[in-house]
Amino acid sequence: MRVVLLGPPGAGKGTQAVLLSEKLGVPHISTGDLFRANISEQTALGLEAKRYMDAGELVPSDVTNRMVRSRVAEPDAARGFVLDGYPRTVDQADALSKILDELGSELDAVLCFVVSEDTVVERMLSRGRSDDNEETIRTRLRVYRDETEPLLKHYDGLVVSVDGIGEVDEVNARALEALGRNAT
Ligand code: B4P
Repeated sequence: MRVVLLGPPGAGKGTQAVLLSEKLGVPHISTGDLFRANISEQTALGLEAKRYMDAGELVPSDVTNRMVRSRVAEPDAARGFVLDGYPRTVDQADALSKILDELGSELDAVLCFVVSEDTVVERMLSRGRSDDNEETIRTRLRVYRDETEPLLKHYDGLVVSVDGIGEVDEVNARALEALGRNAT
């Protein structure tokens, strides 16, 4: 199964992606995690990504698309994946459909976690990651509204909204139900 997770920063995409990937038996591919791994290994890609992440801006799409292209082509992703944090723009969605075309596959579902701005701000401030300060969070929310929300229309017909408020397990049960899977 090939699933994309959408939702504002701090909506719980990363949290749910870990659980869904275990339940579905497919890898969790997070662009945020891939960038953070590059930052801790101090690669050239990591150094470039850090500048944008610290400012709450999106890392340029050419860099991001190349990184996803090589990760999705790895053997463990042949049976599917939970894609978390990508695509974040309509351009990235177009790049993803080209990548999948080349691999002869397509998306099965797009889940969008619905959480209010107040709740995501509260969650991110208590998480305390280096890009979780108020100014950066405000920028990330603006970028989400301007660049990522249009994807809901782009994926019209494939998107299922999932209420992201509540305990992590409750949200996970809703996400599995949206994918037509039993939570137990
Ligand atoms: P990401 O790493 O994707 O992070 P995020 O959107 O901020 O968080 P997420 O929604 O995954 O929330 P989480 O589960 O952690 O992006 C970081 C940066 O990387 C971006 O700003 C950008 O610069 C760059 N980037 C990433 N992808 C890119 C792309 N495609 N193109 C360009 N740039 C890109 O949850 C948040 C908090 O809430 C956690 O503390 C969690 O414990 C808590 N939480 C989760 N579920 C909860 C629940 N049900 N109840 C209470 N708390 C909950």
